[in-house]
Amino acid sequence: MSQDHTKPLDAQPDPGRRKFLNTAAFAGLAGAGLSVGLSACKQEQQAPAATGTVTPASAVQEAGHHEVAPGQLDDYYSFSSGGHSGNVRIYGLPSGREIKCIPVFNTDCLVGWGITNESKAIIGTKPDGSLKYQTGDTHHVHPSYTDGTYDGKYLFVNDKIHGRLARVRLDTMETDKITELPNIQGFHGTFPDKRDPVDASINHTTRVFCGAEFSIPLPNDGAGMDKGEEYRSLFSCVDAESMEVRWQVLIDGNCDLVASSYDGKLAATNQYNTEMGVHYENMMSAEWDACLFFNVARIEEAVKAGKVSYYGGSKVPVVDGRKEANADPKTALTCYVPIPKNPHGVNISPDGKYYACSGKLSPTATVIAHELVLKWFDGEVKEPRETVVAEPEIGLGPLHTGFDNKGNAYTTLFLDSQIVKWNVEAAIKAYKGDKTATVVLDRIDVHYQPGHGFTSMGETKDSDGKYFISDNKFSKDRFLPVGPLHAETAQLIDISGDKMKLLSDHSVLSEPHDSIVIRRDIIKTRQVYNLDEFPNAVKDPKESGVFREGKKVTVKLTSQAPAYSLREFTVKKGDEVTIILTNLDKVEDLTHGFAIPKHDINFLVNPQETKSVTFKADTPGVYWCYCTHFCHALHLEMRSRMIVEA
Ligand code: RUQ
Ligand code: CUA
Ligand code: CA
Repeated sequence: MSQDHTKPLDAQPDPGRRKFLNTAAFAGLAGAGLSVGLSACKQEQQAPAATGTVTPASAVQEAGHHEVAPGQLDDYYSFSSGGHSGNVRIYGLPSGREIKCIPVFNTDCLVGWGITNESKAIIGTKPDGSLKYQTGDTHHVHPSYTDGTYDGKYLFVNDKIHGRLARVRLDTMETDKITELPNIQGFHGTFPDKRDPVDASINHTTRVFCGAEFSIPLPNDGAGMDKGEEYRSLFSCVDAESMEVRWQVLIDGNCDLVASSYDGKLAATNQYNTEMGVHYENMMSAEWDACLFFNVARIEEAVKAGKVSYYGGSKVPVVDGRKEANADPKTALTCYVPIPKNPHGVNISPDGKYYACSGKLSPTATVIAHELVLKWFDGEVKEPRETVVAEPEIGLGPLHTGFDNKGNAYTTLFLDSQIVKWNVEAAIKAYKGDKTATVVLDRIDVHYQPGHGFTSMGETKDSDGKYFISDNKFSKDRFLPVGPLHAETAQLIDISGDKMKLLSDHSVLSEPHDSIVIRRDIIKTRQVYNLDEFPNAVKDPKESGVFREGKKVTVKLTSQAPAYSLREFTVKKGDEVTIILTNLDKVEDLTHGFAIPKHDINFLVNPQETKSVTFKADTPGVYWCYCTHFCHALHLEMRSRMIVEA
């Protein structure tokens, strides 16, 4: 369904939610004091666009071009956050074939995430041993960098609900650490740094920046809850190796998305609630919000110098990044660059020169020059707004921007349901008054309402300009109906030519947010573990047995297809049983499972891996523990009998 820019938005021929989003939602916004910017844009959009006409999707679909033949491998990995499913998904591109789902903040009975003792220790437990949280909301996945490009070591992902940062190791593609950030709520944007701001020899990721979207009373202990204007947000820095929180910055306004510069000097976050409103009308009352820059080296000097506070019993040092405390640019830790109306998304160009910050409620993308922000911190640029070098009108509801290797930007337009391709240098010329500069080069309809959009290798200096993925929030009629909850659509777009070409749709289970697209040669995985990595490994079947210490019983066993080392084991009613299982098979892909009926136990052991579970045996009887994962012709026979005596 193509949108007709010659008709007003409310006359567009699309039913249901899209119509609501474009009209009713806007009416609501207008009532709440929506700015001139947006209404002006609506007017402008009613006239045929001067540049970049809309090409109907059907005219550019090129079946076959992107297909990956049976037996062939994809060129790219795409790592995609799973939103409130709490996980991370991996699919291959250009095929769109889903190849793995990594449990992170969710529990997952395929692998036993949240069931095994090892995964529970990573997720975190309450004093009684149960999981501290069973839910999570992953929005942004970003891998570690070396020399401005992905190094294939780690992937960092946020949990918006409980304010946690998780790390996934990319060799095994499993979550290995989770850290809860103190004194924040709504941890949304995250981005690793790309090098150290001071030490030139550190040209890889050592910090991960985390933005808190929801402001809260500090400390949030029940006092001051009625004083919304005093709620505050903290911007956090986590050590990429230890995953400890290094420092936090107290700010005015909130954080949303996060970006980091290629030279390591700055981190940035867009702010849509500089009003510090508690209700959404108030969050839209100002014409200007901001993109907030953090001077990493200065912040760390301030921490070292002890210019810090502590909140709510947390030991993490907090520096003051509020506006009034940072009025002198030469000593400022933070720089607030004014951006029109509730911006969303901040992305840095692959050459490291520019940040694009989308307007969301303003039809513009604001381009900020990295060099000028540094100059502001040196006192050479007077007003923060002077760091803005372009502000093209690109369409309605701009959110996220990806870049190719030719100086072009691709921004998702949520309300227009389009991707707009625009040229950064042309936008800079136009901003300076050059009327001949062609800023918008192309537009393409997507189906429907894109959130994030990202280019292949686009968040690295090796951006290759081949593909753009549009992660759309609504699929509506694109897939077979499956009841009230629809899948979402990821659309693959070829950006190698002048015109964008829609290549394929693939369905993505709710609710993907951001993804990154990594060349496959960067990722080096392992297929077999090493027994020594597990301190509790049962290295020989002879070590198997039942070991009792009072009411606590440890059952050690091994697996080698198609048998467990213990054909049966006996425990007593009321025992706290810990099962330690080591898979002694060394063959790639020879994974076994272990499930115990009526005890809610189910987990996997990969080749040479050890896992353990602890549970109460409280009902006498026979329980057939069996292998859940198809491993052998005698897989069905692969069992052990747990006998619980009265
Ligand atoms: S945000 S749709 Cu959670 Cu990534 Cu912009
Ligand atoms: Cu072991 Cu199936
Ligand atoms: Ca605002």
